[in-house]
Order: sequence, then C-alpha cells, then structure tokens
Amino acid sequence: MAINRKIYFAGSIRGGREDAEKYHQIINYLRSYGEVLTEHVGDDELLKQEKSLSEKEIHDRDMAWLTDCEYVVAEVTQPSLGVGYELAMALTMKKQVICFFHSGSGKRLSAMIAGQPYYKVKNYNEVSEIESYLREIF
Ligand code: 6K6
Repeated sequence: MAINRKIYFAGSIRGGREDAEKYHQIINYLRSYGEVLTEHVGDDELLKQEKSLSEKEIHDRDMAWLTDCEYVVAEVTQPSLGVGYELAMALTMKKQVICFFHSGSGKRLSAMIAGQPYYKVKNYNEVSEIESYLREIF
C-alpha cells in the first residue's frame, strides 16, 4: 500500500446518510491507494465517536486533514453543505479532486460542481465501476 499518499474522502453526514454504504465501499477501494484520513464518513460506528467533539473541533481537524492531503475524493450524489464547502476549499488549496455521482439516483448534480471543470466528475451506475476508475487514476 502507498502509505505516503493521503486521501481525504468527503461524503454527506448531516445532508443525509442514504448513501453511507456506498461511501463505505469507496473508502475500502481507496485504502489500496493510500491512507484515508476520513474513514468515519463511511462508518456510522466511528461517526458516533465524532459526536463527542465540538463543531469547531470537527471543522478545524477536518480542515487540517484537507490541508495535509494530496487527493480529495468525494461522493456527491447526496447534496451536502459540508461536502460543497470541502470541495470549494480543495479547489482553493489546489488539491486533486475527483467526484463520483450516481447517475441512476434520479438526482441532478449542482451546477456549481458540474460546471466547474477543475473537478473531475465521474458518473457511475454501480459502485464497483469506481474500483476500476480509481485503478486508472492511482
Ligand atoms: C456525527 C454525526 C452527526 O455529526 C457528526 C459529527 N460531524 C462530523 N464529523 C466529521 N466530519 C464531518 C462532520 N460534519 C461534517 N463533516 C465533514 O463534512 C466530513 O468530512 C464530510 O465530508 C462533510 C459532511 O458535511 P455535512 O454537511 O453533510 O454534515
């Protein structure tokens, strides 16, 4: 495993947890390519521990991780203010950003993400497609 590569995974938390199982699977794929700093996003048990932190502690820690990482991988199907904020910050910090959108979801991705060419947005139908896409990137 390429331990040195730090990957920040972003996915909806308070925006809604409908896609949490997909986040879990994507994080498992990402583990082959580096250290995933935000494993709790795909793990409801780990997320419970986050509840002991203040809002400021969560924000400041996550921004420190974002600053530290090389890649940001986001699952953007479920709209989330936090994920949108992280993506905007990642652009400002010039991180490599890859976004995955579930095209069979019946949702439409925000134009503020879909219309920003800096973000590499990849549509998928099955989560398993993400594995081969990640293999190409890393
Ligand atoms: C646990 C259960 C409810 O709230 C928590 C603790 N909150 C968070 N813990 C860790 N990361 C968080 C938390 N809230 C937001 N984030 C970050 O923003 C994550 O890195 C996600 O990618 C993103 C989710 O934002 P929202 O707006 O959907 O919560």
